[in-house]
Parts: sequence; structure tokens; C-alpha cells
Amino acid sequence: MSMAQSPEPLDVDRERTRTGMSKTALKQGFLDNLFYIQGRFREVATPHDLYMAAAYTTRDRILERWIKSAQRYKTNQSRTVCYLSAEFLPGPHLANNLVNLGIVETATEAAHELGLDFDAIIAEEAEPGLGNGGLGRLAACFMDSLSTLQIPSIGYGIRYEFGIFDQTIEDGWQVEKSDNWLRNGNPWEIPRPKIRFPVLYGGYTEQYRDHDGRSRTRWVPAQIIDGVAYDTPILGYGVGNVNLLRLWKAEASESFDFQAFNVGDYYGAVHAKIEAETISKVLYPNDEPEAGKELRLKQQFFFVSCSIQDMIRLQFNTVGPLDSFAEKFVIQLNDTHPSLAIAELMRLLMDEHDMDWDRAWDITHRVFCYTNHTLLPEALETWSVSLFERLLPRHLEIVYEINRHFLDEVRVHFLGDEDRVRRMSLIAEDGERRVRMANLAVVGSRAVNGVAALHSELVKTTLFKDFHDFWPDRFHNVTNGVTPRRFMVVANPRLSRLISETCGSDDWIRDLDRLRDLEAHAMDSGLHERWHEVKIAAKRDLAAWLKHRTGVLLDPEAIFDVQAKRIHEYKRQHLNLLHIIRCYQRLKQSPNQDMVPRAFIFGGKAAPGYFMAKLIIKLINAVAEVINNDPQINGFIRVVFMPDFNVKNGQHLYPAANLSEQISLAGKEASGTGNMKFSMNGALTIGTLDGANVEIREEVGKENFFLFGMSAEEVSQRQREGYHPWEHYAKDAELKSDIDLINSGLFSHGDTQLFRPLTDRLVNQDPFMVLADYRAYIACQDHVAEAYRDHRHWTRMSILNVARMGKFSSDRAIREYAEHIWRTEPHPIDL
Ligand code: CR1
Repeated sequence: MSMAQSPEPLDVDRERTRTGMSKTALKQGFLDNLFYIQGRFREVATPHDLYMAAAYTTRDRILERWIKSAQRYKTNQSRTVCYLSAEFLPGPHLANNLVNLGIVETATEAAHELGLDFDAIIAEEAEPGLGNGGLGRLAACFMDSLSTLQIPSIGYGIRYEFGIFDQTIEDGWQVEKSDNWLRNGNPWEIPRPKIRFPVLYGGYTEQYRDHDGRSRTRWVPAQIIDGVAYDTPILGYGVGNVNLLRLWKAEASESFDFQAFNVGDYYGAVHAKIEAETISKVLYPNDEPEAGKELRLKQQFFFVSCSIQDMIRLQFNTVGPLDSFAEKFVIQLNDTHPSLAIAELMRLLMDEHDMDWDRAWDITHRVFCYTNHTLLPEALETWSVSLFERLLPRHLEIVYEINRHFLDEVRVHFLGDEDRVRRMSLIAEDGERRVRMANLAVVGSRAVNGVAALHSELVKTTLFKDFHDFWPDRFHNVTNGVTPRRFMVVANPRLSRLISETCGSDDWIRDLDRLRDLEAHAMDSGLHERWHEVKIAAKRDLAAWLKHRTGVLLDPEAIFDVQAKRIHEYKRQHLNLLHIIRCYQRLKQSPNQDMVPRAFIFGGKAAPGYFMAKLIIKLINAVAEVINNDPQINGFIRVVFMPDFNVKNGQHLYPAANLSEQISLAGKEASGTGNMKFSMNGALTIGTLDGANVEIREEVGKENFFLFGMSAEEVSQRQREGYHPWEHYAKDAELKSDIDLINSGLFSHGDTQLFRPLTDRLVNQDPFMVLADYRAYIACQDHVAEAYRDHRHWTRMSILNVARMGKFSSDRAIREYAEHIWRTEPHPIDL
């Protein structure tokens, strides 16, 4: 980075260009921010100082639109979507905001003229890792689309001080490092110390009579903690609308501190402060299985309580009386994590705002909608009644009361069916009594949706069958989508440019169906050549990046075969591994065979307590070490594990993939969204009929998709009949030899026991039917290799995959929510 140039005098009208979009204004803004915010001049500025100055310069330009949006929304009294989510994974903001402001080129030139390395500045930003995987990233894509579609909205969540851990690989094992993402400051957030709400825990409830002699309930808490708002502006693409991501930080309540201080217990007061702050300290790093920890329940209530109190405040500030609360707001629950909001709104309406049960319930059940994201039983949240009662005694009473009203209705509808009543109850009574959060979410919401067509069907016919029998109209499908701004324009500028040139416009960025215009050119050899060049360039970039980080060198001519997602048995990274071992054995047996070179690339984190997932990571790295160092293989196949897969690092992966692995056991992956990101960037999919794969295949055409494996229906049939994985092991000689090779100790320096827990589980239980789908998977992979030999044909399929991805824009998903579920309208803010 050359910092040698001295600052040129900029003869501009400061006032006029304070937030101007011209190159001159950007340069001036940057130098001002470097000086007045970072307190630096260019000669001594660190790369981080430069990043901060660039971020503030960008933020200044967003704030103007933000203020305008807030004013307009207020005067319009516009209906507002509140998206409640325990996780948001926005990814680095700078590049995305420049794209949405439409000033990438100007900013690049401005940086160049100041002698700065723009890519290095962008790369300085820390990942805001406030989520685990698909669920958190979906929330971020939805925020981008809500703003782009000009729908007033607020994303509510937790400002975790430590987000998802950073993953490093040591001796092949995952090692977790704490993610101190706020260490160097966060230029995107604006603290709102005055937007602060008390959150109550513990204690007891008591009855009393109010002035009118009515019997009321009062909650006397044992602990009060404050939630303080931190706002991040979310700018739409090419529009003036800026919505709000409002995250809550826990702080000790001042009144409590004071009490301790007055009686002289200074240390006690400080201790209380530390304890209060633990609530927003760290994200639970479990993707699907629930941790079931007390602190987790406290976190959920914490952000939900702050958010509902904030909405009530906004209601009073804009429209007024609470009667129209469900007209002013719609609250979308992102999974069950925020479903306590239902009980909390009831409590606030009744205990704090004097409403009777019926009025409060009428508002509550009209305001909430709930999205289910998983059918996996281990991910369905329940809380023991005793813990619930200890932490939230008033809410338990309310849950009981909701349940009483609800079960009375069920009994009337299904006379004498007490078994059904037992299944539908908000309280599980078998064994330790537990509160079923999913049942609470369904009962308290007017709309419930799944996240892909297949998933939504399974929601209706399996998970919530009883509820669907009772309320058929309550259930919907909204297939997930992802934002093309982040995953195409930001991640893959080369492809984006090529698409715009080919289509003659960049309208596809806001209207992804326009990608269809590519189809007319799918046979055009000129486009083929450029398409191929773009892909090869991305592969070279990724290869260099991976070489730097892992030491493994990939051949850009090889098929880049990528599986990047959380490590989970149901996602079947080990099925992928069995294919790799098969390729290895084939090459060892006939070294001269004409195999298409492949680079197998994995990325993904394992929950720190998930032993089997961590063992899978170890096995990937162990197989990689042997194959990559086998001189006989000579680089024909290579295996690499990309450490610390997250939004930021993922941006290197999507553009470079040729093949996208979407190989979960059918019926287990609710939707998947990585599948969409890869396909949008021209990768072909090898996948099962699971989640959104089904719809991706429908859209791109079955001839452009590598399908294998059992359908969800076949899976449940096999399970009903009794599944015996050892029969596959005994019957299929190649499968047996692949598993035996793992057990031989070849990948573990002679240790024959290391991977036994994994291989034994496959042969004896195999809950995700890896062995049942093995043969079909290998055969399908052979088709992939053959198809790749025909470059023209492959490139054509790649172009068609991109051309037909329109449906999977999160803009389409948000339009469906707005139209069918939320009934919200755009409120355009002029530029
Ligand atoms: C699902 O596993 C889906 C995302 C977003 C995940 C994945 O298939 O794409 O949600 N579910 O809808 C989840 O995290 C807690 O459940």
C-alpha cells in the first residue's frame, strides 16, 4: 500500500459535499473521517484506520437516507414488519453498502487516487458472526430484501459480544477460538443509550385489586437487567430506504447497582454488573440441536422483552392507542427462539396496559407469524416447567392460560380425543413436564410457514399434523431465497459484469427473473469462452487463497467440488468422503486411468460439543493429508478443508465452485440456501430430492441437475420396513473396502480405533442412511465426471443454472411474505 502521496488540497465546498457521491466528495469525506474520527494522518494510518475511515465515509452517506426513511415511515404511520431472530449473519458491511449505494466504481477510483489498496481495505472488516448458519444468514438476506423492496421493517436480535467462534484446524481437529469481533470497534452501529428497557427475571407473582376493584396480577421479579439498543442501518439496493437492525446489549440496571452501593456492597454491585452483561455475552454455537441451557432461555426472553417494549413505545409515538397494534405491526418469529414474545406481549398488554384477556389475545394472535426451520426432533425447543417457572413465573401462568383456552377449543372440535389433546398441549406431560415452544408458536400465530415446498408439506403432514387438521388455513409455504446483491454482485463481480454485458443491463440485480435473458445466449460460443474464463479466474483466486491459508495447492483445471455448510451427520459430509476414498482406491488400483482431476473442498463448523461432527472434520483432514501427499496420485485428486467458513470466506468459495454438494438425507434439510448461492454462481448441483433442491431442479431443468438417492417418501418407507445398514456393507464390496480402509489406520498413522465411532455408527445404525444412498451417489458422481469432460456442454448447463435462478432471490421470498402473510406495502423513499 503506497502512502507516500501527500494530501492534495481539495478545493470543494465542504457543506455541499459532506455526503455527496462524487469522487471528490468521497475523498474529502475519507480524509476528514481519518482525521476527525480516527485521529490519524495518512502516513501513520494502519490498514485498520483506513478501513474505519472508509466505513464512516460510507455510513455518512447511508445516514442521510436513514433519517429520511425514519421521518417518512413516521408520518405515514406505515405498517412495519418486525423480524425477531436470535441470529443475524449480515457479513461484512462495507462492500455491500457500496454496492447498494451504487458507488463501487467511484469509491474504487477515489481510493486509487489516494494511493490506497481498496481490496485490502475491504478485507480489513471483521465478520459480524452473530449466527450459526442458514437461519441467521436467511435473516440477513431478508433484511436486505425488505429494504430493497422498500418495506418498513426492524430486525430485532441480540448484540452478542462474542459471535460464532473462529475455527482453526490443529492436527486435523477443529479448535475453537473466541470471536472478539467488537475488539477494534464497529463503525456500523449507533448506540442508543436512551433506548433502554428493563427486563425482569425470577421472583414470584401476586394478586392484588386495582382502583376499580378488579383482580390483577403483579410480577415481583428477583432480578432486573437493562437492554440497550444498538442500531445498524440496512440500506436497500438502489433505493432511498434504510431499515433498522436493532440489537440489544445487556447491562446492569442502574437502580439495582445503586441499592448495593448504598449498603456499602461495592463489590457486590460490580459483580451484579458482570452477571447482567453475561446475558448478551456469547452466541450459543449449536446449529440445530438445542443447548437447553438456562442462560439461553434468559437470552431469548431478554431480546424478546426489549423488542416488544420497544414496539409498544413506537406504537405510542406514532399511531397511539394499543388497540391498533396488530395493524401497525406484524411480528415474524424466526423459528421458536423468540416465541416467548407471545407470552410477553400478553403480559405487557394485561399487566402493564390494563387490557383484559380477550382483547389482549385478539391483538396477540393477530400480530404474530411463525416460520419453522427444521423437523429434526433434537432441534425442537422445549423448556422444563421448573426452569421456566423459576425464571419466568408470570409467563408460565400465561402459557397455562393460553393452553387452557386452546385445549378447550380442541376438545370441542375433536370430542373425546384425549390422545390428540395430549399431543397438542403446550405442556408435554410424559416424563419431566416441559413447555413446547413450537406448539406455543403455532397457537399464538395467525400464520405458520415452512421454508421450502417439501418442508412445508412435511410440516403439515408430520410435525404439526394435529394443528393442520385443526387449522388448515394457518399453514403456508414460503420457499427461502438469498440476496443476489451479496452473493452475486459483492461475491462475484466478474460474473456480474459478464451477465450485465450479456443481458445489456444490470436490471437483474433488482429483478432476478431477468437472468432468463441469458438463455438466448446459452449456445453462444463467445459467451462460453468468457463464462469459462470468469470461472477459471475465480478458481485461481480461490486456489491462491487456499494455498496461503492451508498450504494445499489446487489445480484450477480440476473440477472444484465443494461442500460448505455446518458439519452435521444429516448433511452427510461423510458420504462425500466415501466417494473421495473411492476415487483414491481406483487411482491406486489403476494409476494410469483417465480420471477427471478433482479438487474436493470442504468448509464448515461443528458445534463444539458435537463429537461425531468433529470426528468428521478430523477424517476429512486425515484423508486430505494422505491423498495430497501420495506421489502416485500426483495431484489428480486433492482434498482441502477451508478453515473458518463464514459469510466473508464463503464469498471466495461460491464463485469458484463447479459442483455444489447438496447431499442431505431426503426429508432432513428444511431448505438449504447454500444450494442457491452456488447455483447462482454457475455451479451445477449434485443433490438429493431434499429441501429447496427439489425446486432448484424444477427450475433449472432435470437435465441440468445431478440427482441421486432416495426420496423422502422412500426414506420413510425404508425406515418403516426396518433399515439394516450392515447389509449394504456386507453386499457392496467397494463400500466395504472404503469403510475398511478408514478402519485400517491408513488415515490415522496406524491407529485403527480413531475413526471407529464413525464407521461403527455407519455400519450399525446409520441414522442418516449414508450406506443406503452410497451406490447411487457414486454412480451419479461418475456421470458428473463424464459430463465435465464435455466443456461446451458443461458451460451451457452452468449458464442455464444461472439463467433460471430467478425464483431463489430473497426478493421473491419477501414479496410472498408481504403479499400472503404480512399484508404490508412498499413505502418508497425518493433518492
Ligand atoms: C435449516 O436446516 C434452512 C435454514 C433457513 C435451517 C436449513 O435447511 O435453509 O434453516 N434450520 O431456513 C435451522 O437452523 C434451527 O433450524
